[in-house]
Amino acid sequence: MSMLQDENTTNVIIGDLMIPSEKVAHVQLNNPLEHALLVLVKSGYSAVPVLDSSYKLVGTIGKTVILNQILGLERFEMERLSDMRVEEIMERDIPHLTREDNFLNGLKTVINAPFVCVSDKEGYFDGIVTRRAILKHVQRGIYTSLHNEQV
Ligand code: 4BW
Repeated sequence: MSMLQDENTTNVIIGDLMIPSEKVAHVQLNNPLEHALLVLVKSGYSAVPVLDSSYKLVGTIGKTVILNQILGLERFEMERLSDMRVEEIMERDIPHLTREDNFLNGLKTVINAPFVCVSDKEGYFDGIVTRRAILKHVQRGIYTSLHNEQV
């Protein structure tokens, strides 16, 4: 049986693979860039979700866009870190999934992005699915189908 014919692999939904919101580092729309950079550097992640004050998902922000924004002609203009807010430079056009979406929707999305945000029908943030979680699930499926071929 091929991996895609194995229902244990394809029947998994995004909610089963998700890191829940309470474990995800995030920043808020009105945070100064200084705070966002602090969260990114302290957490070690290159990008994190951006939420509004009611915890709805609005986009993502990464280290590179912040560093580009404060880069002047000859130096980093550090004062811009406190003058500017996350909402001015964040990425708003991001893919997102719901908990009920299937595994293949997740697989397609993480081809071009290291993680995908998950929100509910009203737009409230539920968590993220990482490329790592998707690849681990693919690996599990490959081992299972190899095992099934041998027995
Ligand atoms: O702090 C880390 N802990 C661990 N265990 N792994 C880490 C850490 N930082 C990076 N990694 C590894 C992971 O394998 O490097 C990969 C790329 O990290 P990134 O993108 O470029 O910061 C990580 O791959 P991943 O687990 O598939 O995660 C993909 C992306 O999802 C990360 C980051 O942008 C986001 N992310 C993951 N967990 C997160 C998170 N964002 C906020 N909160 C979390 N808990």
